[in-house]
Amino acid sequence: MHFLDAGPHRFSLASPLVMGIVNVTPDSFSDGGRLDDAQAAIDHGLRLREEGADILDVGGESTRPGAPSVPVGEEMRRVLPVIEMLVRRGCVVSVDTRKPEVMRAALDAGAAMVNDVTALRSPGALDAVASTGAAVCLMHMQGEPESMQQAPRYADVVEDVKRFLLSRVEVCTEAGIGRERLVVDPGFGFGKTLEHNLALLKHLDRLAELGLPVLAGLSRKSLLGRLTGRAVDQREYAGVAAHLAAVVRGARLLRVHNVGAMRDALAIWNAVEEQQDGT
Ligand code: HH2
Repeated sequence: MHFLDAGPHRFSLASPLVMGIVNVTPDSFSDGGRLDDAQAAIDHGLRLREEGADILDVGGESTRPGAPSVPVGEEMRRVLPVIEMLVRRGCVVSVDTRKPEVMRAALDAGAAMVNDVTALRSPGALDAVASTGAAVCLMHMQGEPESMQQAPRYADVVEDVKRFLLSRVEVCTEAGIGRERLVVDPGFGFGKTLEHNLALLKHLDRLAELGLPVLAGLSRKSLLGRLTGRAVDQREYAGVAAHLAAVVRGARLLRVHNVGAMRDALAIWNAVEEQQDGT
C-alpha cells in the first residue's frame, strides 16, 4: 500500500495526503451557507489548493446529524459546475455523495475519486464507479444521518467497524474495483458516541491492518467540541491535534477544512519522520 490510484493520478502515500473540504451546501454543520454559490466554492477550492491540498472533496449534501436529504437534481446543480471548473484549473477532485447518479455525472465532469459516507451501498453505486478508474473512499456509518446520533450501539466498536469495512472492500473488489483504488474510513461522528470516536481514534492502527489507506475526518466535529468546550469555528487546534493522533496510528489521508494549518503540522511531522539517525 504505497500508492493510491485515482483516475489518471497516482498518489504516493509515503506521507499523509490532505483532502480539502469544499461544501456547496446551505446547511453544512460547520460552514453551511457560506459557500452556496458556485463561484464562492470554486474560489474556496482554489485557495485550499494554494494552501497545499492534494485533493479537493466537493459535496452538495450535508451529512450532519439530522440533515434532510437533497434531491438528486439539486445536488447535481450544486456540485457539477464547481467540479468542472476545479478540474479545468488542474485540481484533483473527489465528489462527496451517496447518489449513483451524482457519482456518474461527477466522474464524467472529471472527478477522480468518489467519497461515499454509505460505502457504495446505494443500489447502482458499485456500477457507477466500477468501470471507471476512480478512487473510492468507503466510510462506516451506523444508521442514517437523520437519526444516527440517537442511540449508537456496538458490541466492540473497533472490531464492528473493521468487519464492516472489510466486507465492503470485498464487495468492491468482486465488482472490479481494485484495492489500489480503495480507501477506508471509520466515519468519525457518524453514529458514534464520544467514547466510540475515541476508541476508533486510539485503535486506528487496527483499521490500518486492512492493508488499505485509512482516511480520518475529524475536522470541526462535535467530539472536538466536547473535549475542548469550543464552538464549531474555534476547533482548529483541536482538529490538527486529532489528525496528528490519527497519523501516528497510520492514517494516510486527512479530510480537513483548514488545509494550511494541517500542512504546517505535517511539515513538522514529515521532517521528524525523515530525520536520519546518527546525525
Ligand atoms: N465527514 C463529513 C462529510 N463527509 N466523508 C468522509 N470520508 N469522512 C468523514 O469523516 C466525513 C465525510 C462531515 O463533515 P462536513 O463535510 O464538514 O459537514 P457536512 O456533512 O455537514 O457537509
